[in-house]
Amino acid sequence: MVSSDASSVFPEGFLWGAATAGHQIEGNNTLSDHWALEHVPGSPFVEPSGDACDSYHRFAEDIALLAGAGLGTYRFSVEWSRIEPEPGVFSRAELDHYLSVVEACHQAGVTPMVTLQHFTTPGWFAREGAWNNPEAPKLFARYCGVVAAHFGDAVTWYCTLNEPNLGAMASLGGMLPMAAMEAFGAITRVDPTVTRAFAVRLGGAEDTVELGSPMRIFSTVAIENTKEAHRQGRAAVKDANPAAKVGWTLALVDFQAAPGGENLTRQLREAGGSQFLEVSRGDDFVGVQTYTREVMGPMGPVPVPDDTPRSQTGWEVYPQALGHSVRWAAEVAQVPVVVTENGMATADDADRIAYTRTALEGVRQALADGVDVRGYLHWSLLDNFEWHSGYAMTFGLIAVDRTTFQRTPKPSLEWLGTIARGNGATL
Ligand code: GCO
Repeated sequence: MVSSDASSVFPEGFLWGAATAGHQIEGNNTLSDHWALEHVPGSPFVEPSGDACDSYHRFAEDIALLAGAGLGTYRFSVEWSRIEPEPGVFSRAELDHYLSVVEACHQAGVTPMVTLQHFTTPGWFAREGAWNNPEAPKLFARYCGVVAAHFGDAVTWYCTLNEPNLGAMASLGGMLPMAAMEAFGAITRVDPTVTRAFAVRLGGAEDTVELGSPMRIFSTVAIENTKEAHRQGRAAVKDANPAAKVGWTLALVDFQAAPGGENLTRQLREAGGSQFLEVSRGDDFVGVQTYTREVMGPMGPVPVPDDTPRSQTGWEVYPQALGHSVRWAAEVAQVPVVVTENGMATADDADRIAYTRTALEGVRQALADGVDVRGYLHWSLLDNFEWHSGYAMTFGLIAVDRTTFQRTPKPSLEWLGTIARGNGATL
């Protein structure tokens, strides 16, 4: 490993940055499956995404703030439903829009990292069964190829699917932090009248229409289809751009065993994480997204004691989880790791800084032990639309006024930028 500085184990070229996702920040993603579900009566979303952060129009300002603080990488997602509003119909104008986001990155000296699917899919894809559709891998790969061809050599880093393992992990029966289980329940066990209204809105049959969210990927068919979608998507990107570095990004909860919980922990790690990490073998990297831990007893999760600090999402504040996850990922995937998400929903920015410092210390220790970690991208650049929980969860390094969209950087942005400028030496 080459160290850029005698006092830093962070390798030269380490990617320091922040992440976002299209649906959570752009606004008016009206052709997507999520928008449809947000707007049916009885929707499980506490509020609709609406204008979000209006980043569809304000992306240059967002990127300039990121770059100005000293961060050098911006992970964002392109919206499939904008790019392919009808099956096989690709919008040149939307492809150009995203190319201008990429160009804004380059102008600011920022490396773009593009996520091709971050939870949302086109309404037509949901109408045809989303990841249950046997054609799903082919449909996804066609779209990936079009995007990569349009971007040419302007983009090197691609993430295919974001957190395709989330449903597998969450569906293993209450074995997730409570807040994640609530999200799972909210998105999956919706009232049948809501499911019906969703199907009608998308113009499909109730028993076929399926939300494209990974929360809904838990059947063997859907899991295998997403693995294949990743493989075919990766091939399509590489056909268009042989220099591309392609991986997928996985939600890795740091599962830990309390006495008697060893078997359960092993099963959960295998079915919820390792079976997906194995798919990364042969990829250019694997994206690790870790927020907290879950301690398993013999009967399931051990409740978090009342006096233990939690974030706004209800998750235990346990930043040590990240160091554990990068080791797990590297060991199973056997490819370089990029932390593509890590952060904390809190109104107290000093807590965000403390959390991030400890998380990064875990990464530093892993690097010192020889684990190949290539980057750390904080979740999130902006306070944004936290899916079914809406706008109350504030994960951002930058606050966004809900009425004026005015951006106000928090001290954590400057703090992370300073760490980045020293390539981790000042951590
Ligand atoms: C995820 C997604 C993000 C979330 C973030 C906080 O991990 O669920 O990638 O879209 O907003 O993780 O929950």
